Amino acid sequence: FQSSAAAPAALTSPTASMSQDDLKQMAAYKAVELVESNMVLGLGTGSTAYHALERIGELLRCGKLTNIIGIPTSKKTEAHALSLGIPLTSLALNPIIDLSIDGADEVDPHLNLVKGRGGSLLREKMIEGASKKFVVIVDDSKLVDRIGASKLAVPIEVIPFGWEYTLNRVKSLFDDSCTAKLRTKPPKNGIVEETAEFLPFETDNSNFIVDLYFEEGIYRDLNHLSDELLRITGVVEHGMFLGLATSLVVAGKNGITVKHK
Ligand code: ABF
Repeated sequence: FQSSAAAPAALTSPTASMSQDDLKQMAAYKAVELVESNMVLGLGTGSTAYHALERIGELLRCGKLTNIIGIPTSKKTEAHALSLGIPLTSLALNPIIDLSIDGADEVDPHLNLVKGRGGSLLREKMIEGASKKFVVIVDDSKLVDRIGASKLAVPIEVIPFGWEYTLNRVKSLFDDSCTAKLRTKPPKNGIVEETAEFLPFETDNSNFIVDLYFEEGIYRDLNHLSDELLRITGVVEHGMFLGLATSLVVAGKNGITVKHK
């Protein structure tokens, strides 16, 4: 990491022709401006966090950042960080993290998040919960008035043993406006065969994911719902990240906004 080459310039000003991935990159690069040498970093997972890792790797290579050490939130991120030469550590060795940067699936106006559609919610919550600062990076399609409102999944990590029982106990917390399903592996080449073996999606922790789908979003006290879910034996963790984010960077076609809590 001793090279003195300049890091490539970051995308800073949005244009109408920008793709969603360009916006993700802009949000990620903006958040990486908060990274300083000698920090312990939580390294997020997903296509937005991917850009943050790439940028951190670039800044390390050109010597603008030194002595960074990261804790990856998934096996995929671990492999990506290693390929970029980002040194890694563990929560055991570094239980206090200076800054985590990660994407989200939904963000409400209070910076409550849904995370885990990529299946990494447990490690993400452990690492981001151990962080002094947790910066969420999203393009503006992720903003919602109420979490669960995008009609996409609110994930729950469950242990494989007795998952049907756990699924039923989770279902019993809701009325018909919510459906709960075990997440399965996507069919190969997108083709569903009649005879296809039923294969649950497995997390990095060898657990399963139950996805909740709400018709109109979650109309109840989120902290209370969190407690109810976590009281079910068999539930390991859920993808509602309540009160954990300290800042939000949003990139949209009209520019970047940064909100601190
Ligand atoms: C991770 O990646 C997850 O918690 C979340 O599910 C997802 C966001 O995905 P992307 O950045 O690819 O839109 O942060």
